[in-house]
Amino acid sequence: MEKTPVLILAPLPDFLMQPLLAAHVCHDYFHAEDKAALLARVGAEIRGIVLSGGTLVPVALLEQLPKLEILSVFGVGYDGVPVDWCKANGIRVTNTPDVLTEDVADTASALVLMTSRKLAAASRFLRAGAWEKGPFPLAHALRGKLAGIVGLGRIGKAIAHRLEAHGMRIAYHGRTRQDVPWEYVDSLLGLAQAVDFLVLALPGGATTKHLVSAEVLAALGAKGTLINIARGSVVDEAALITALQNGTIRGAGLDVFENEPHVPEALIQCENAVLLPHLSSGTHETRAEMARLVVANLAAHFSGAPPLTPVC
Ligand code: 8YV
Repeated sequence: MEKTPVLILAPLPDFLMQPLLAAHVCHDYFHAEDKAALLARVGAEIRGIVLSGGTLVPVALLEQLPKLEILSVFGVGYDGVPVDWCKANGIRVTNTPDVLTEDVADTASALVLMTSRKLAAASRFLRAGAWEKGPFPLAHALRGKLAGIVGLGRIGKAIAHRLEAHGMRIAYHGRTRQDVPWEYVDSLLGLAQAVDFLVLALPGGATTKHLVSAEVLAALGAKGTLINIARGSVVDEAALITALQNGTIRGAGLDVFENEPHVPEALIQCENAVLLPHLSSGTHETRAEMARLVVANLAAHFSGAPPLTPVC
């Protein structure tokens, strides 16, 4: 069968590139030094795009690909994809839901533990030889504390179950009340005011940009910790840094940032923040499943079948 030409818009791991190269002629836009020249050369043939969750895809780029049929996202989040434009132009978008839910929820739950029990700081304390001079300061228990999940989708629910196992109480905020045993709070501000942990598990993109503002952080207050495994864009990062510096909130556990992989020095200096390099789905098992879905979605589409996990 003839290999279909696809454009690669993000750095992809070898275990994804190998099957892609076997089935497609892959044009590496991400690493191309002269992107305009690459588009001028192959743009008219391109039928598919492969990208990561969060990769920004300008409409101006898509407009240069007259034969484009499908965007296959290596990630559950597709906030960088102009989905309405794709729908309007009959272009399919697929993502990799479900296979990463448990890993992402594990990471959120780990961030709750790391921030409340100060586990990363405790490890640094021991390695620095400080234990010889005295015990590590006491931390805070999780049992009985209230966690507020913002965005109770598949990942939000998996996080809630894990936090319940730690003896925590759960409340949530989202667009709609759901048939779940947890308390629904109809405003983000109200949820922030009530909870000890505000856990962000909602999609990124224009509609959720800077939803967690200085006002929301003030409502979360000095008893509160912000956990973000969603997208950096959801939080006003400058306001968060100020809130961490001033003790407006107790702490933060972050896997995502506004301008990855750049993390502001001022945030790195905040001892009350646990910072992870966007690794929540970063296990061999999960990334292999995600890669399988990326390839299978393209294969299904180009063989005339519906993709396995379509967004549109
Ligand atoms: C990945 C993600 O980091 O699924 C997402 O939306 O952000 C992550 O799982 C990324 O897509 C893999 O490159």
